[in-house]
Amino acid sequence: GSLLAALPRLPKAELHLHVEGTLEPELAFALAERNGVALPYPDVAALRAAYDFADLQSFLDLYYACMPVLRTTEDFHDLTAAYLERSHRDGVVHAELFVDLQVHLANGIGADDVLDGMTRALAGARAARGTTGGIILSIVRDSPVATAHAALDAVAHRIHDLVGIGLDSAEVGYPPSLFVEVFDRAAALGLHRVAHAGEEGPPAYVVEAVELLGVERVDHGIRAVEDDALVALLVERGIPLTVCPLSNLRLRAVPDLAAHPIRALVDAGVAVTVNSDDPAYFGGYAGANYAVLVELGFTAPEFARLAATSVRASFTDDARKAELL
Ligand code: ES4
Ligand code: ZN
Repeated sequence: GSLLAALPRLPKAELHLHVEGTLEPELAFALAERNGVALPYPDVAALRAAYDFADLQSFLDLYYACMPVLRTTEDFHDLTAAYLERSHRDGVVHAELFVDLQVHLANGIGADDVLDGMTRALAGARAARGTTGGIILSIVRDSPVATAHAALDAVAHRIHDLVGIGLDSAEVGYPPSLFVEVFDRAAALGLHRVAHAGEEGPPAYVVEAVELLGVERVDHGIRAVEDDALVALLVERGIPLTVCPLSNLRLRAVPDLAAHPIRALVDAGVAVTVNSDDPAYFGGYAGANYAVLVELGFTAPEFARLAATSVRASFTDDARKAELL
């Protein structure tokens, strides 16, 4: 009813969003045609029908299979612009976008083509609708660590076009401790630090992300709920989690919504934010991820707090935060 109707009007920051995960099937086929690239599915319906995931890896296989359609500055612009326009309708006024640059470099695309397209779309959204945002270089943790350093090398000449460094892809078997040098380098370049941890991986990976990588936010982090001392640490240090309810459901990180730890984490005092992760694949943008929480009994004041927490947890400046709070 009126609670659902009010959610899009809450100004919110989206802090956990993979730009490649906003590739809708229609755009994937349009770009495939524009670039003369083949997709491993005959049409939009067949591709959409493949969005039935058993776990993180089964999703990643499809996600990476679609990425070769992204080739030019224009492609990265159109992808980013479509996301910013769509999410604005859900009240997203600030967005920090992950990009899996290592994958694009491996596909033969130049770092400048990727960043030029994304920065132009961000500038366009700011001019058109006042949306602010930034780009987070997300390290693909199941690729060799040397390729992570190569990605940093490829952006070092324009480091001010990035707001942070992240860590994503297949989690189990690729602990944060493998990336201490990469994150130290990024910090020395002035980047904020975040990492996916505790999505499928154990609470110990969340501890590593905090203590070894020095992350300022944890992406997902839902398995932290299994470790009371870790929850207390997150509360005490004020380290936010970027939670993605529909992602967790679709990738079966949780068996059902009722089993989702978000309620327990909020009640424990953790700074929880709500995000869409890969909205084209998981059945909804930011608004849908807020809306599903109505079923968990979240109230109007709690939704207002979640949105305000997302603004506070963002990497925008204090003046912009004050404007949005
Ligand atoms: C991702 Cl849901 C998720 N988890 C880890 N890595 C990712 N990359 C894109 N989506
Ligand atoms: Zn993610």
